[in-house]
Amino acid sequence: MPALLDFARAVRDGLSKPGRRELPSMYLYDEIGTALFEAITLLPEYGLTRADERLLRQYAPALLEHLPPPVVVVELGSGNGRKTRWLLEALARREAVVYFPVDTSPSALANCRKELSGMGGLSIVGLEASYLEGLREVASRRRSGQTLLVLFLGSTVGNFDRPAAEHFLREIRQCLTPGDALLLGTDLEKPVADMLLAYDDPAGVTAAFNLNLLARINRELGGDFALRNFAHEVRYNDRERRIEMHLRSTTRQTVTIRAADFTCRLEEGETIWTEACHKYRTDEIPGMARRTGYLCEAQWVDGEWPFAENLWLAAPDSIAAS
Ligand code: AVJ
Repeated sequence: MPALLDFARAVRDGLSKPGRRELPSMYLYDEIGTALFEAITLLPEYGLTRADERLLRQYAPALLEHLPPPVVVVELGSGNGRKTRWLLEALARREAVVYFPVDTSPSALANCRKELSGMGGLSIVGLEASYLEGLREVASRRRSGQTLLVLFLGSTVGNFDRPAAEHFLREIRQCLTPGDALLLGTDLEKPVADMLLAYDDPAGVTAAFNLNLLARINRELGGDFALRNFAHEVRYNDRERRIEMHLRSTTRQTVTIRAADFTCRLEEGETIWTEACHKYRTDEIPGMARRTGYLCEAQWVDGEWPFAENLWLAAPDSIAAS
């Protein structure tokens, strides 16, 4: 199973640098991690997903006015389909809709299909693939006259550091033609105390989500992490404007991961970095769009939880290339 080999290699590489150990955040989302993340989205301290959904519900009709029919919808990271429903329903009132959720997780695709099944005028074609593989597949099937709408919601873009995010947005642009659209959800800066609480909730759901990464390594790669010897830690990095999740080793310990052929010693207090969640300012978004080949056409901000839905249009190739 090549996916397991990739996981083993990523874990070995990430843990092999003493003093700056890290694990890729994409591995937080196995079936258990996905369920824990869904629980996070219900927490009063974590307003992000509800803000995303409110904006889609309220502004779907306004958004669709920017997109000439027929529209083909591609979503990078299918999620559970809950918030996307508002957009697809508004679109289906106008025209027959084809929707391509792209996700590496078959269980995420299955949940999404279940949530959206029974919607009239909608056909769902799930693609089990990486974001760019899936998008390239859809782009290769498009017919002339169609408008592609790419959804990248929930501030998933925040997992990339800023240069990597711009690189990725440019790669998306290369699959598009002028007039196609990207709807980008971005969580905005807010008081540090609110951000820390959103990622360190008192019920400990986010701590469980973070620790599950070690449990997953134990389950899938034959690791022997003792989860009780690790503590969930959240920091706000002011300079990078991001929340960072770490796991702190509370004792000096040795860890072995059989399938990765790896052993290391962790010092008391040493940390493993597991996720970055970058925060944005509304006024930096148009520049990000321009630098990556788009024009920021519209921006909608939630009144309750600072979060922005940004509608970008693929710029003419002459502009996008410069
Ligand atoms: C799914 C990446 C948008 O950054 O807020 C939530 C993940 N991690 N709580 C985020 C997450 C801890 C989430 N994203």
